[in-house]
Amino acid sequence: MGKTLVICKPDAVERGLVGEIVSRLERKGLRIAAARLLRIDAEMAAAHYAEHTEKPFYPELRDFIGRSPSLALVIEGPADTVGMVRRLMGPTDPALAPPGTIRGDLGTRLTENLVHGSDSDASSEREIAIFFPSRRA
Ligand code: 3AN
Repeated sequence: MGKTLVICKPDAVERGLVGEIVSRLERKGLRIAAARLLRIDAEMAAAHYAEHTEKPFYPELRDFIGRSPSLALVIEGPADTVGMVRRLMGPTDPALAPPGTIRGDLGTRLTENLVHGSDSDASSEREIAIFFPSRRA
């Protein structure tokens, strides 16, 4: 079995697209194992985006991710759940993401790209521990 951390980011919650995004994951055959609506503060953003904190776009990313609540989800499914979710999301930039993907169908802006999905099993373990500290692996 595989699992991954998905975040429906503030733009997704604000625009009322959480149902659409979760529905796509569920219709694929993936399952919600945990869910938490929370505002991601600067400390949590820095932990989650540790590899980006020195990048020029980080202040904008941190402000965006904390501007209103996000829905964090643990999504479970087959061994390659990480890859399946990444393919359903599409590439980072919604302007370049193909139709049929979450970002390609629903977004236009690079920072406000609706959704996060872990990029590897190691990232999934690390990120789930940040958002669901009491959850046992
Ligand atoms: P992904 O979310 O597709 O894994 P990452 O991990 O490379 O992409 O980037 C994390 C987040 O940082 C993205 N979801 C996006 O919101 C933001 N981001 C990445 N690259 C840029 C950039 N060049 N300019 C602005 N924001 C960016």
